[in-house]
Amino acid sequence: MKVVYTPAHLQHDPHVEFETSTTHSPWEHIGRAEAIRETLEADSRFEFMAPTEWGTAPIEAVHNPGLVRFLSEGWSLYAAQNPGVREVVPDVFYRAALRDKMSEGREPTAIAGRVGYWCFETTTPLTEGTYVAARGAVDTALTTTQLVLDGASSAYGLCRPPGHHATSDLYGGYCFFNNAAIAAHHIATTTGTKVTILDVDYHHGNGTQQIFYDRDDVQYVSLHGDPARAYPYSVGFADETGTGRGLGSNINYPMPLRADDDAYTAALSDACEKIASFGASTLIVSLGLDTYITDPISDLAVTTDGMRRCGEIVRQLAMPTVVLQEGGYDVNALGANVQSWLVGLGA
Ligand code: SP5
Ligand code: ZN
Repeated sequence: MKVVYTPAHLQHDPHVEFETSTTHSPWEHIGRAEAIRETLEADSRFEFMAPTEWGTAPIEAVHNPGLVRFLSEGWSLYAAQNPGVREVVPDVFYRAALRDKMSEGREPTAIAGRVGYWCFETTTPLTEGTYVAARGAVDTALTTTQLVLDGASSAYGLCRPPGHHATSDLYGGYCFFNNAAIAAHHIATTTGTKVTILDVDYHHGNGTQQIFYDRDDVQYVSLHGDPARAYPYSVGFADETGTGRGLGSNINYPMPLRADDDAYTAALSDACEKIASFGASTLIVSLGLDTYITDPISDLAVTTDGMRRCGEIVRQLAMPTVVLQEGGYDVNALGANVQSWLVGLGA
């Protein structure tokens, strides 16, 4: 199986995360992607290649161009006013209710206001190299997609930073550009065929759901910790099924605490029946390994062998499959878990 990887991700290297009302080392760090790279490089079933450059057009087909502009210039503008800053994090958030009874409002002109206008939470620091890294992750996703459109039965994009929490207008949840959504929109619009995104990250992909919520050409199916207890808390409930033309093409499986291999694969098998009946040409998997039993920020109980079983279940769909990396924070097991899932898929 081809693996698309770029060292551009090393340029997104935050040293601190503001979370749970404290500061700590970031869960989402460069060592994650490097651990995956090292494991797959040592396995002859995987063949590495670099992404090609795709520019901003496929990003702006999904995201507000204002978000792209902000991410491209925001750190520099903020650092010019705050010498010595490393991680830029908003301290004022734009909330629609601030302007209740008024006009909708506009992007602030002051950089301190702009950060909170485009970001929805505090755990996703913007650093000097973040934009280059985020562009590299999109290029990785689109190059992986091209391999599958050109006939590969599957391919894996080692995207970092991840993407599935980024909405059309907002970044957060360690995500800047929604790599999977950009890939799905690219396939749907260039081929005129339907696409399914299967999201197996522990966290609900609120960004991907939002981007496609009113569309019937891209199905979104997600298994995730129940938002009643799990980030992002306000999105990902089972009764969120889409709107307008998109009604029925958004399917959520909120999972109970400590769901194990049998519980998880049972839900995944059910999800795959829904995927088969949608009839898409191509499957995109948002692959998070934070469902793992010892993941430090999650609470499901899938094992490394369970990851292989998940890959095998998806393989049975026999769809051309683009696998894109999302979360997974037990770095000691992350490489083995990605490898196991991809071997199950048929690497
Ligand atoms: C891509 C991805 O997996 N993003 C995840 C973002 C989650 N960020 C907030 C997690 C809050 C977890 N708090 C639990 C602390 C347990 N010690
Ligand atoms: Zn996650």
